[in-house]
Amino acid sequence: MKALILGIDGYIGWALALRLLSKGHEVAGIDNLSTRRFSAEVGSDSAFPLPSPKERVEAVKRKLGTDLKFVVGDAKDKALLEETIREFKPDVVVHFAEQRSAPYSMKDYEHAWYTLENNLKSTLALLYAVSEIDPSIHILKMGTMGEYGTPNFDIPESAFVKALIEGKEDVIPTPKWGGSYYHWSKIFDTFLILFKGKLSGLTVTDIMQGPVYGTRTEEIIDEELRTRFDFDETWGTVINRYCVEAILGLPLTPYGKGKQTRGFISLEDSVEAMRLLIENPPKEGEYRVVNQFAEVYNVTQLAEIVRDASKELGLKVEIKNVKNPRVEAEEHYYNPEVKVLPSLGFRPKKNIRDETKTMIMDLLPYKERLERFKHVIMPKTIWK
Ligand code: USQ
Repeated sequence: MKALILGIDGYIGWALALRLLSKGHEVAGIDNLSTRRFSAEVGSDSAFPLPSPKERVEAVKRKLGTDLKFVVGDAKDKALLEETIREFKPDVVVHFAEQRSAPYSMKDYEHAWYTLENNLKSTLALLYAVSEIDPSIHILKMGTMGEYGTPNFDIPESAFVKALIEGKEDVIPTPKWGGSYYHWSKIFDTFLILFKGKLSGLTVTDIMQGPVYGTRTEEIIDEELRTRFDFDETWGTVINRYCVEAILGLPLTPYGKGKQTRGFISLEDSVEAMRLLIENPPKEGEYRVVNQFAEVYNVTQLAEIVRDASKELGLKVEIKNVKNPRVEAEEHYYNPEVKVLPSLGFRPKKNIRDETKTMIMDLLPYKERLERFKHVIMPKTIWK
């Protein structure tokens, strides 16, 4: 198959490109390299030094023996999208080209608006480009489990639910409640996709994915093929941050009461799940929603897992709850439905306990580099 990946330079985009290439698919990608710039904006960098796009293409050729087309450009540029789609003729377009940090979106009005404008514009440009060129192209869109928030009901894996309102029944979009402007941007994306998808008969998989962790996939075996790895308060996600905190001798930082519960998935399982979704698209004209995660934990349990793994590797680590910079439920019900991926034969191969040890071992040789970024780890971005 031919896959066009928007956001190919990112943590998951790069890992998915390698997975698809190694399985014999053709891949092209577009990226405006904004995560590299935004990470520098907050005084941080990837834990692993990142090759340039040109070096990445050369490394793919050397290590995987295959060609990769990497376009440095903006997915909001509809003309660029159209040109690339007409030329490459993809079977699937994967959309990761969005600002993906909740804290970054909460810094101030400018960052909130950038996130909304950037994310909605690229989504709408893609929906129009595909509708106009070939509506049968499968769109695989990265949403987030955070679109649902943390409701007191079981989260269905479906776009619509039955509702009884003042004695009358109808079908309504599944209720959503974001916890940051970033999460709201993905909720609005979902509504745009549902609406335009219905008008133009688009074939869409909308993935609701939980936080992703890990340093490796089967293809990411050496430095040249590594994907970026963020750990600072703006760009790092919880498990990845804890592993770097452990290496730097900092306390692990559950926010507030520390009972915030999420569904987590390793990078390896995330790209494998997406390979399955790409190879098994929905029916033409269908909108398919997929809840994508492997294990459910709260952030205190995760801290305990990382502390125990660190101990086994000879690191002395403590857990210290810090004042929660976010406005979020710190203790809540959480029970999302997961049926689509298992129906395609997906079984997670990794688990957090084993994977955190691998992560710490992969990161330890970079301790000196990480020391330079010690000052960007503690939370500073305040929601209120
Ligand atoms: N948290 C801590 N300590 C930390 C960092 C985070 O307790 O040091 C807590 C947060 O308060 C939150 C939870 O961990 O309750 C998850 O935070 P996170 O930073 O790991 O993830 P989040 O900001 O929700 O966003 C990440 C990705 C985003 C993706 C989302 C999936 O950056 O792109 O959409 O995970 S989900 O969380 O399901 O919305």
